[in-house]
Amino acid sequence: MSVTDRIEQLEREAQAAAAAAASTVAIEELRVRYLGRRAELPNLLRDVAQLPTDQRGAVGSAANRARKEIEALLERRAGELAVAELEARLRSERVDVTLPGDPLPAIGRLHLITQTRREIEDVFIGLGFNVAEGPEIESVHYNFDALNHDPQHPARAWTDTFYVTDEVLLRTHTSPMQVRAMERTPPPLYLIVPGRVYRRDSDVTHTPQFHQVEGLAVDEDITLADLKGTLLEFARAIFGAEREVRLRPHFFPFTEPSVEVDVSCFACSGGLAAGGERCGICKGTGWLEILGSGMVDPNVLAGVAANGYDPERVQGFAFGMGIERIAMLKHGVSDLRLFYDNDVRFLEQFA
Ligand code: 2NM
Repeated sequence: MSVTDRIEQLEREAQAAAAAAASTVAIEELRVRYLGRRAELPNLLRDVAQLPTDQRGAVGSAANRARKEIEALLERRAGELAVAELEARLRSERVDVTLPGDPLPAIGRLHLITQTRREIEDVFIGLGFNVAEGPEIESVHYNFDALNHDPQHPARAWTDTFYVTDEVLLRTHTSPMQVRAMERTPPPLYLIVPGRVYRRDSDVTHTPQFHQVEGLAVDEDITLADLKGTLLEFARAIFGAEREVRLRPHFFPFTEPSVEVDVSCFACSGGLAAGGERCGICKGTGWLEILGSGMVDPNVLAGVAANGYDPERVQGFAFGMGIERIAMLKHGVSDLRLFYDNDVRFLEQFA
């Protein structure tokens, strides 16, 4: 084959290889293969001087032309491929700025008071109760009068309750919402009201703000047996299936009769711990006080009789508990203030 034929062959080869190249990197490899220092075509050019004189001109110009052609060809193809590569990258890295951001990994956990409130709610939801929340700023009417509180009752005093004005206060319990619910919904009513309450009390066992769950069931033929059965079910769900409850007579303005409810101690048997010593959880009594309860006083129902709560036709039971107290008993928390110090070493124990 003549040298000029070989040059043309090299040019065609380079053309085909460039057309087949799929990336700018492949084009760079072709540049080395066809135009690099050890490639055939540049060597031909370098060796032109050794050719017979009559061939030098033709071979030299053919090789030069071929080199320029191949350079231009590779340049063009590299340009095409660079555009295609950029477009592919833009496509694959496209970001939809209208999408919501990635959620942060979950850190922290629910406060033990929140966990306990939810646990209590779950038990009563399972028993057919609804859950409602009410305002923390209340009127004297809903907080005291509508709940049959005696005008002389000490809880009404400014020393015990945070008043905003003479008629407006921070609720001392969540029961005002029970009255609002009875005004809104005729019986039957099965409702619990969790939430924050406020009392002017501050010592080792009292904080001026704490959390309650109050419950109310009003229907035809509700009796104290329904109260006891419901609260037994609650006590067993929270403190263990082996628990018993006992009722002790008490007084609340809004219930008659009123009772305090104890659950049998989950840490011992009859007040004696495993080693025979006095149980430290129940102080050797075998019982833990968990809540107050009673049959709704007819005076409370009479206040909402217009909405179907005729005390001659319906009866009810009600109860109230402190969430902090339930959580302390269940988890052996020794100091109420630990709930509010927000020391993570305490909080993160309750995963
Ligand atoms: C308690 C104890 C006994 C109670 C009463 C009512 C209402 F609205 F029906 F009158 N709600 N909650 C109640 C009864 C609360 O807390 C220790």
